[in-house]
Amino acid sequence: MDDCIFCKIIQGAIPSTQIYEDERVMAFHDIEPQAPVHMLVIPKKHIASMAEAEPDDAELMGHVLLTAQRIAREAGLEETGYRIINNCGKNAGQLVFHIHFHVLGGEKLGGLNS
Ligand code: DGP
Repeated sequence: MDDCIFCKIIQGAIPSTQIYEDERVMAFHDIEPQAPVHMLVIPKKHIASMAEAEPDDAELMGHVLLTAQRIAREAGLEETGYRIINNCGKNAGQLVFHIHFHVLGGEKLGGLNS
C-alpha cells in the first residue's frame, strides 16, 4: 500500500527502532510511547484493521500475537505483566490503518480493572 506508514516502515522507507523481524511480521517501538515500554507488532501483509482480517489470516494473526508475547518476554515484562491492545476503527482510536497490536508495560497500567 503506497500511502501506508507501516508498509513504508516494513520497506525501510521510514526509519523505525526495530525490535524483531521475520518473513511475516515486524515489531518496533511506538513513536509516541504511552508507557515506559510501548512496542508495536504488525504483520507484513497489509490488513487495514481487525475488521478486515479473514479466516485465511488465522495462522498469521496467531503468529503476530505470539510475537507480542515473545517481545514482551524479551523486554522483561513477564514478571510485572503487560497489556496487548488492538484499536479497530476510528471510534476505537485507530489512527494507522495497517493492523497492529500495542504491547504496553513497565509500570502499573491504568484503565481496565484498575
Ligand atoms: P493506533 O491509534 O492504534 O492506530 O496506534 C497507532 C500508533 O502508531 C500510535 O501509538 C503512534 C504510532 N505511530 C504512528 N506513526 C508512527 C511512525 O512513523 N513510527 C512509529 N514507530 N510509530 C508510529
